[in-house]
Amino acid sequence: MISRRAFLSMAGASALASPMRVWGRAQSPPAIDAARLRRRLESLSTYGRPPGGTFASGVSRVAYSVADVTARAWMLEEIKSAGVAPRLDAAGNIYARLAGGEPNRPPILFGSHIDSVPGGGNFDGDLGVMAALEVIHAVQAAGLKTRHPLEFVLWAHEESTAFGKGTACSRIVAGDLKPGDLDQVWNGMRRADAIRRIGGDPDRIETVVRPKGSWHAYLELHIEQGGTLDRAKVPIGIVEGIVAIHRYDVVVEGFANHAGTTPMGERQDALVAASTLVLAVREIAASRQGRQVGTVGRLEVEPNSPNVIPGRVALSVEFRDLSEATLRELGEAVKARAAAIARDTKTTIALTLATTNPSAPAHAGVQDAIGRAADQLGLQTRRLPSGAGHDAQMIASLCPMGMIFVPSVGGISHSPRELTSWDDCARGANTLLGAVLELDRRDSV
Ligand code: HGY
Ligand code: MN
Ligand code: MN
Repeated sequence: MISRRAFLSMAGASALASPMRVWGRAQSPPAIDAARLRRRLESLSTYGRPPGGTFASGVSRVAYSVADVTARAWMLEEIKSAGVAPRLDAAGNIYARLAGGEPNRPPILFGSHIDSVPGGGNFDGDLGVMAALEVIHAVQAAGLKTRHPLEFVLWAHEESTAFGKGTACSRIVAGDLKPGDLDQVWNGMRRADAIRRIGGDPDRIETVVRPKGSWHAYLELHIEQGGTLDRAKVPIGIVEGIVAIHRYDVVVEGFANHAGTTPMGERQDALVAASTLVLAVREIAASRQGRQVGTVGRLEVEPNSPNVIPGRVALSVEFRDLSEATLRELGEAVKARAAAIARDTKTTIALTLATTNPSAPAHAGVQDAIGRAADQLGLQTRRLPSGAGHDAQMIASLCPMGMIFVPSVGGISHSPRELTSWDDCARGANTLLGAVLELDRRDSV
């Protein structure tokens, strides 16, 4: 817990330091407990830690895994210890509300996710969830009553490892659920059964959807996962917008045959075709000015035996950019190249656009609230786009959205080497707190 004196000196002469004009008696300014934030992040890191590992070993806490399920159960207790009652929606998203002084106002929503990629780090999503819990603690500890209810959220299944679909449960909240989505199978598990594993109820999935205006605003604190803030030595990033993502499922069909007896000129090698496509994706993405990126992250070879010419390869192809028009052009380019590769290798290559994330501009009013909160704390800020996808881009269709970034050391993420300093974690959490209180003072964002 930082002392009131330290907080006031950090906050300078500011609205936060003056008596809160939000509700009732003059209050002292709230502050997060940096030590408790760190403790919780270190505890969460044990769920999905490699056997015999340490904090530096990172985590594999893939959605619906035992590590995810047990971490979520532990989180329910942590949420209760923050003095609020957790409740699950039918998709497994976890909400917890702190009553406001004017209950008819739409809540201010803030949070993130705790599922990780395989071999991931300790801060992606986790920081935003624990910082959100700190906001709930800090407001109560300061004896504050905000005008708007405050709503904590832990989004289920944010990473696209499971079912190849990311922001999977926040997108249902935003109304993106198609017939058959819950019949998808991954790792031998139907999506509906996976949702049951985390406490959801697929039979009531339609109750998850929330209408526009359900919240006053949505805020998410997240590590940058890139190197802009770290290189610039700027502690707070104000996100201007989140990239769109187009992700394709690709299947290459060749002809499995004997590796020793099949002459080179008579092969229909699915892996040679797929490998050529992997290089084509990189070439297409790098072939034009701009920040677009292209990645093949998943590749499964069948029958995957050293003495068999691969007959089938399944892979993912994804492109990201702030402009959806650019993504459509990149998609057309990769389809054309796939057709040529199929011809040359006597294989077939089928691309299916499996998942799209819309690009999402951050609301100017929420960006302004984040900027004011950082200014009050005497923290330098930089505006930047997000190259990573986030639940925030789904919720942006329901209410004004904003994201706060803190530096990722070396720009590394989705790796055990993902690292954000504890001081930057605390600065980010205090900025989140200040931005929530700033938004609470506003009748409209
Ligand atoms: O894939 C992403 O960009 C995010 O980390 N889920
Ligand atoms: Mn991630
Ligand atoms: Mn994330």
